[in-house]
Amino acid sequence: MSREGKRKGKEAILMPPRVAGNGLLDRRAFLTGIAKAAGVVTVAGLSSDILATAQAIETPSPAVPPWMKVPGKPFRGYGSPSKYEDQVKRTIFQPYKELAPGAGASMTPLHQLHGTITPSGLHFERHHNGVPDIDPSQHQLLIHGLVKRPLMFSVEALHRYPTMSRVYFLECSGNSFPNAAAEPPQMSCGAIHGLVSCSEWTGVPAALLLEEAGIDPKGKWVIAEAADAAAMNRSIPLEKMLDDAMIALYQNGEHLRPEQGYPVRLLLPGWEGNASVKWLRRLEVTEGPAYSREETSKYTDLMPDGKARQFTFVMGVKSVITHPSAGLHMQGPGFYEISGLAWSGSGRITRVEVSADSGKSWAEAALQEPVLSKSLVRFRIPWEWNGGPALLQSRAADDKGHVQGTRALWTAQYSTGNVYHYNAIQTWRVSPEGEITNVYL
Ligand SMILES: Nc1nc2c(c(=O)[nH]1)N[C@H]1C(S)=C(S)[C@@H](COP(=O)(O)O)O[C@H]1N2
Ligand SMILES: [Mo]
Repeated sequence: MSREGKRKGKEAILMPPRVAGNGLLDRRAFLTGIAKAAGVVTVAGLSSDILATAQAIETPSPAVPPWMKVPGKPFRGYGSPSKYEDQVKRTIFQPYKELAPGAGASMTPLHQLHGTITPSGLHFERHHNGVPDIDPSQHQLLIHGLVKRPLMFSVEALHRYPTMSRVYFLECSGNSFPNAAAEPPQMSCGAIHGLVSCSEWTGVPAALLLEEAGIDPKGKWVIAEAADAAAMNRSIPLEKMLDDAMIALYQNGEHLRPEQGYPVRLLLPGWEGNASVKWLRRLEVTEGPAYSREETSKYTDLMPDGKARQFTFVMGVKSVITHPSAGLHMQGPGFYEISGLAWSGSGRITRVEVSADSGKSWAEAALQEPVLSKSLVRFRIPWEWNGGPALLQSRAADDKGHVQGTRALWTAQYSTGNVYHYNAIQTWRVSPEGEITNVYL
């Protein structure tokens, strides 16, 4: 059927119901629509009229583009993205650029990506002293301390153990720290919230290696130490190490990237990124924590009474709308898919709600299956933007009963100056001109 035909059929088209203020449409337009849509004039339950972004033409004549007139390029041993997408890049943050260029972070461009898996080349990076150049044939992992028999593993030996693959997010507890500032920073969604990424990790359960060494009943903590120039270390409760901790070797099907800890990293699902020690060289079973730099002077939460709270490992329930978001522009009134990411360090996301009227009314978003525990979840909801001002928000809930709170609630929990574990609701303001800005509500 021609586009004109579709337009004439307008009367027959059912509009999905409006479910909340300022143009939010029923999420089921997506979930139930596709099957029904076959051969019908609706796409995913939405009228072709409100979807219309394509151009209607009078006389169809498909022109032959130049790339159909010459043979295409041959093969490459290792691929890279299209040259037309070379603006899709991490935002780099080097606070001590001259003195220590390898200290800082780079953020995943969340507003330029879709789906849930972060391409390995766009995974966020956080290094305390750069990326070491580790020769895997020279690298070893030592397990010692309160164990029956200390063990040394070569990388080759680690690769001979049974492996498992799991999809997990990794989030720095400093993620979204720009939003802790008194005034809302005007940066892209990725620059604000992009210290979170999600990969399929493959590795050996840490429990397997620790059990092989034989844990002394006095052992309650494990000190994990790295082979980078920061010799970064963290104390991990033994319970977590025996639960779901992974000695990761692969990321998205290939060997870990150097930036993610090649050839071996610790991965602690749902816990603050800092504890997932990269370039892992030593696990020492101890009675108590080491109280290292990264768990005293850093990565502690400043409380209203001036004290610092330690070992707040679990990342809170959180979500952010990635489309539309700061860094993007609206293209005129009409239909949009609002889409974003939700995650919780405690388990599974059960619900994400979206508001287009600053939280006065909420509509439930559709969650992309499979919804995995401690993983990024993509949510979506159809929206008809009337061209007026809108304040977009998302609010996530998890299976342990945690619900993402407002910025005011988050701020009240901590002392001014705390930058860790920011998980408040993000508000994006859409102006009638189609500009998207960061606002605090
Ligand atoms: N050895 C080592 N491990 C490290 C770090 C580091 O600088 N050195 N940074 C930590 C921090 S603060 C975070 S948030 C995560 C980041 O992991 P990624 O760079 O793979 O995203 O690694 C953690 N592990
Ligand atoms: Mo971090």
